[in-house]
Amino acid sequence: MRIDIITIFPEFFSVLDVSLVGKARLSGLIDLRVLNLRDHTHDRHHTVDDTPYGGGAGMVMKPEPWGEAIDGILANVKVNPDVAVAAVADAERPRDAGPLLIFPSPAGELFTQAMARELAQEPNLIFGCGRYEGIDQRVFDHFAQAGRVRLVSLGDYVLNGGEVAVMAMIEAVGRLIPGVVGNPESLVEESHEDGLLEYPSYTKPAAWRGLEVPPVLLSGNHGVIATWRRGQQLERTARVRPDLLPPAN
Ligand code: 6GU
Repeated sequence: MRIDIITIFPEFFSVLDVSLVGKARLSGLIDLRVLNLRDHTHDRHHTVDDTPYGGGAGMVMKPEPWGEAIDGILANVKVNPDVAVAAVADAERPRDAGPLLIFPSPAGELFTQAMARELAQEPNLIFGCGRYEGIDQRVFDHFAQAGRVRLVSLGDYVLNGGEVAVMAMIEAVGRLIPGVVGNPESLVEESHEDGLLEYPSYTKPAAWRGLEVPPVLLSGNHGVIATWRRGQQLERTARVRPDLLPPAN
């Protein structure tokens, strides 16, 4: 998968050199490039923002640097047919083979595990990190005319910019690309993969600071263990995230 990130803080993304995503980059599973939006300004001060039309607090990111930066990526992205993407039937691949443009925004649709699975099937993602009060609306409207644009939010709270949100999305998507996570089975038993929260996990020692591992886990009876874990998932989800449970009839 090729990922391009446009930001005024490229140094934010140095953490993507480490951990699973870092390994995936070294092995070629993820081709990740970070572009500085200011490289697409042409004034002495490398201005990326201006005051909002109609008035109001804060600054808005100007459209021209975004237009130039995104045009540049679109012009040199050659979709590699051998690029690593999640295994899906050709018919289920996005019709438009061009890159998907994603703008993190608290005004966007909610990022979920289902969306992470969708994005993992894309050969090409472009993330545009906004700062200040946002990006001139015409940037989204312009690129939506000829391609696909999605505004995506991590949740109902406000970050100062899209950088941390993009990092979270890349980690969630990257680990779903085949080969990035060593044991693919570890992907299926996690919180949210089956719509429920994960069951609690234990390892040795069997007793620690007076707390014992639930005896059922030491029983060796896999059927009973599976039933217990399912019960724990349901109990935990009902207690912490009742919104995730299907409505009771
Ligand atoms: Cl994606 N961006 C910003 N700036 N704030 C957020 C967010 C994204 N998701 C939640 N809050």
